[in-house]
Amino acid sequence: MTRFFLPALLALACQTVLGHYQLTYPPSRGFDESKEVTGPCGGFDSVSANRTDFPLKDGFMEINSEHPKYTYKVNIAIGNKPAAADFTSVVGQGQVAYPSQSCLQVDLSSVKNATDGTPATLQIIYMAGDGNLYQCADVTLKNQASNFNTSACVNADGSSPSKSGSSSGSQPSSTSAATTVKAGVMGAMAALVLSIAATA
Ligand SMILES: *[C@@H]1O[C@H](CO)[C@@H](O)[C@H](O)[C@H]1NC(C)=O
Ligand SMILES: *[C@@H]1O[C@H](CO)[C@@H](O)[C@H](O)[C@H]1NC(C)=O
Ligand SMILES: *[C@@H]1O[C@H](CO)[C@@H](O)[C@H](O)[C@H]1NC(C)=O
Ligand SMILES: [Cu+2]
Repeated sequence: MTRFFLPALLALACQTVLGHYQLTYPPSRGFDESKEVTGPCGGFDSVSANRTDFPLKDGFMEINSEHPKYTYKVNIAIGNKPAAADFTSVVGQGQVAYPSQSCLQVDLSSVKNATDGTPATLQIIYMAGDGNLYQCADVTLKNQASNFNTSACVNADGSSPSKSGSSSGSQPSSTSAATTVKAGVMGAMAALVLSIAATA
């Protein structure tokens, strides 16, 4: 009877290993995993009804990643209704070697026209080996972004996010923990496949 149960378990295990990422803060324009490969904003071409106030200094974007390892770039487009070609200024980039939450620092100090009250759109391009994956957040740049939730900046490996525009992600010590977890999941999946083959 476990034969009926095992495929379900296997499917569950695969789901947690595959997947892409979600932008969790500031709020995304929209998320549809199947359209995340579509630039410039993951298949969402209309500007959000509500912009989030975003600080000109020490801003960040928080994501939740299913992939355990990835590189990313954050671009900004200044203006109310940016087109794909407008996302030209790189305001953050790096690589992360652990899954789940990560705080991507945004450095606006060298962006032309990034001034108090300016509407803008931040774009993440995430690369984990299954295509460029896009997410966007529509914001208003502010000297004082009093509603901006600074508590949302969390790294799942416990490292404190760097203040610079490009973070290099995790410390070497934490990557081994993530690798161990992943190896454990892979091992469990292999065992399930073997036991299914044995019962079939
Ligand atoms: C935008 O904000 C208004 C006022 O806070 C709220 O009523 C509305 O539901 C929001 N719309 C969206 C799409 O979040
Ligand atoms: C920046 O501001 C200048 C002067 O106001 C304007 O001519 C230019 O188009 C702006 N650039 C962008 C990218 O908005
Ligand atoms: C800010 O972010 C933290 C961490 O994600 C969350 O627990 C908290 O509810 C958020 N606060 C607001 C006001 O949304
Ligand atoms: Cu993926």
